[in-house]
Amino acid sequence: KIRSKYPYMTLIGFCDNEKERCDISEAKWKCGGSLITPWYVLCAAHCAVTPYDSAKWARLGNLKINDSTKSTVNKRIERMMFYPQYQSTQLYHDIVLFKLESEVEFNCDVLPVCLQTERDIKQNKANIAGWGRTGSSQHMNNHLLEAEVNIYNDTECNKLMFECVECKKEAIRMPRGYQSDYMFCAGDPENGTDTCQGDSGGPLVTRSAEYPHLDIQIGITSFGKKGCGGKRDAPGVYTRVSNYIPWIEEVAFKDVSE
Ligand code: 4AZ
Repeated sequence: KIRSKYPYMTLIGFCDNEKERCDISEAKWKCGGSLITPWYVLCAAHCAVTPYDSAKWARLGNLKINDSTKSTVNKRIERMMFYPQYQSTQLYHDIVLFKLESEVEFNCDVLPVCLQTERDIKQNKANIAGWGRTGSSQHMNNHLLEAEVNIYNDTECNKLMFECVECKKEAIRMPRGYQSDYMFCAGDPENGTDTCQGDSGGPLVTRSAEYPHLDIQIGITSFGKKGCGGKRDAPGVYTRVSNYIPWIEEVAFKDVSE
């Protein structure tokens, strides 16, 4: 049996907005997420609702999207908790918590991830994972993929985002410019390894020298400066998880459901 190195990786399934309750067979798997407690999955806010569909299902314990195994766990998303300052027209605060219909039972294939609480990111390498598009494909990738990326420092990321005059879309969606307290850049300057459509909401994790087997989530896949697979000047942008710890604690860790 192949065990996942990412037992907290969650697939988010979408159904038509018309449907209050939809069957899992109707769900379209279009975003990633991460399990943080028995009841909560962390995701990107822009993933939660679109004009025509919204997140209804969470699937854990799977390496392949559609291949259910003994370890597969499917849970309905019972409630969405958006970060209070999130606005769907902007790229700031791209973070949401999904409360599940019932508690997830942990086992070796389904485990929560730890969250980074300090702003400072000491590592310069991190791992990304997801079922998002690869290359020119328009579809999700059936297998969970992972890759290593470099974390850009604030100065470099600031400069790159400021230079982004060609992406007018971002100027509208970031009215106060790039905000390094809310987000950070990561990517691969040499070969353009990157997250892409479908990876959104999924985690970017690091490991520390002290605890090499413990994944710490520092980012949530959010958007790209110029789509996907950009080189040095066009990294991926990730929600800075550490900035949202007080809110996450309030919503998820203090919610002791019976
Ligand atoms: C997207 O469209 C998307 N390279 C997500 C992440 C990145 C680009 C696009 C980052 O959801």
